[in-house]
Amino acid sequence: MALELTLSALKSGGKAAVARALALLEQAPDSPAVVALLSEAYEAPQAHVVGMTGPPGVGKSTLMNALIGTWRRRGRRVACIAVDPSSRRSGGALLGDRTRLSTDPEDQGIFVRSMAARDRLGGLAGLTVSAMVLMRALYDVVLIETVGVGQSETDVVGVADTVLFCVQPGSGDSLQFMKAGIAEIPHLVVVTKADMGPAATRARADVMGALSLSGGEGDWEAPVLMVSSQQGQGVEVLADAIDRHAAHLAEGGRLDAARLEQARLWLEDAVRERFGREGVRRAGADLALRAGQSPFRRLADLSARL
Ligand SMILES: Nc1nc2c(ncn2[C@@H]2O[C@H](COP(=O)(O)OP(=O)(O)O)[C@@H](O)[C@H]2O)c(=O)[nH]1
Ligand SMILES: [Mg+2]
Repeated sequence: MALELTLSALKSGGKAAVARALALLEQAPDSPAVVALLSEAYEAPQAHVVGMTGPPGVGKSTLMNALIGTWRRRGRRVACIAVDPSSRRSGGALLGDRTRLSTDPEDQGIFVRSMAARDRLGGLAGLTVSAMVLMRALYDVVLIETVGVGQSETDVVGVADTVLFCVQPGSGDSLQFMKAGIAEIPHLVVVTKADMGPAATRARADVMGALSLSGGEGDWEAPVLMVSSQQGQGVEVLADAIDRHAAHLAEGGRLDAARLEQARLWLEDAVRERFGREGVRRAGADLALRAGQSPFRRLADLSARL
């Protein structure tokens, strides 16, 4: 049976329908039905979008698992996108990562999908953005896990409302953190594996020192939290801190402004990817988006004339 590509059809069709829609995003991203669905989803955001980044092995997937549990207990429906960086090289290898979740596979309130990073200069694949926009309209929380080392943390900034950076005790991550100058980017820092004792406390002190030097991002002071996903410590506090950041963004139109900026950057990137810098120049003022205007529809319009 043909899949009806509307939000209401996806809401009533459950996980299987969402999975089929995502497959279509991948196979026929420019088809009118996909553009219409993404535009509908773009105009009906519902979820808060959290981007989680940090080096491999820091404990992101384990924390994702713990957060899903906490959010489900709070009655929220959760979608997770795990971005697989290795496929940037191998061209489509599946996540060799621990995405096996200890959650109920029958639970319709959890959707997890891993995605290839694909070849793209310095950014997450365009597909990640499309998937995020769709999930944002269907769930209450969207969590995107992506490996970040050095400057690539900025990738997730173009996609998430709240950026969470994970640091492992005793790993030198906290020093890396200071050197790379990424201290301005995350909204929350999590020291993982807090069950490791003094090393965790030391990592927290290092990161707090780095943050106080950087001065933070204007009107939001990034909390540095210690979490042991394995022992279930600090996860509730982290979920509360994410909610506090969401409430902060909701004030004074911050969230709308940030999302509009994300959409603009996405559109410009997409045009550059397809038509090069010359295409961006020719698109000119048509790259400008106003609140509520779908970047997906605009890309389709531009593609027809560039
Ligand atoms: N001691 C301890 N180990 C953890 C904790 N969370 C994750 N780990 C371990 O750290 C390793 C990497 O975890 P994973 O979630 O796959 O990290 P990712 O690569 O960042 O996604 C695994 O062996 C986990 O069992 C924790 O809270 N405490
Ligand atoms: Mg992982």
